[in-house]
Amino acid sequence: MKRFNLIFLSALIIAALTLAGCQSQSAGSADSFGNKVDHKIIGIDPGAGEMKLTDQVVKDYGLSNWTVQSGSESTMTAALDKAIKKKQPIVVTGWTPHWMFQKYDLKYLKDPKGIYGKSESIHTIVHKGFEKKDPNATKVLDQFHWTPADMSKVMLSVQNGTDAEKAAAQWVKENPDKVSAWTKGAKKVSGKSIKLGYVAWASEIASTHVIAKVLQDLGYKVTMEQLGAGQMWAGLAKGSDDAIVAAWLPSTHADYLKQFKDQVTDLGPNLKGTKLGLVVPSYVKINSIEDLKD
Ligand code: PBE
Repeated sequence: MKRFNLIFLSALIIAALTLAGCQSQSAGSADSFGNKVDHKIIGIDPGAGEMKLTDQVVKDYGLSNWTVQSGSESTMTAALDKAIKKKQPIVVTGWTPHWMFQKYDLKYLKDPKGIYGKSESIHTIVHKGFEKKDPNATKVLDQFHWTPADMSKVMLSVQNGTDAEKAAAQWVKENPDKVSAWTKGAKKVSGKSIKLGYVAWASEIASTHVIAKVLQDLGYKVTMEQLGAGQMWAGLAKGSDDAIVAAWLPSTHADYLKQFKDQVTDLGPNLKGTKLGLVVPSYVKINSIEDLKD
């Protein structure tokens, strides 16, 4: 009887060990990066081009046990802040220009398959026909271009608690040369209306408020409409908004441009040198998206 118990017990132990072995093989070793972050990529709003690209990353890098958690830019930065305060691992969808690279020590994970594309630009786009309806405003929108460093100043100031309108007005006041290049050849108007659509991403809050201030100083009555990315593009195509300065091209918003290309006019880049990708705190050991595989 005793002997039987012993054999039974051994068999049980062997079975348990085998099971544990199998499990750790399919879900990665207990201390893998994936297990530490629950196989979750902290994403942003579902309409963002970067979310689509991240779904593609999950497919193409074979990260089938990972989920991309949607939320918003602010839920993403809140999660990042919390993890960094506790020095915990985390992986988020990030982009440049963004104040988070000034506030935290971060790195992009390498993307050897190039899913996030090369460095791109942010374009100014108007509703088709707006060029004819208001060539004066179109001239200013077309001449509007600045650098990631310019944009970062406004973003940081907003991040530090200054209201977006004030931060934009301050930048405009401090950069008369740039502003006069944008308004060169444009006339003052009296109370003409213009509607700008934008998404509440820090970069777009900055650019939209700056160009709005410049148009206001010319006498325009500017309305800014905060929307989701899909709504912003659809609204521009419909003409419920006249212009956006928030189109990330050629990759991030490629599908939106393709869908609405006949109803909009692309005035070209207002900022060059953006970047997208998966971002982790610098203290995290992994360096490539490939390292997310267990
Ligand atoms: N972003 C910021 C946007 C464009 C601007 C990268 C979150 C997107 O993914 O659509």
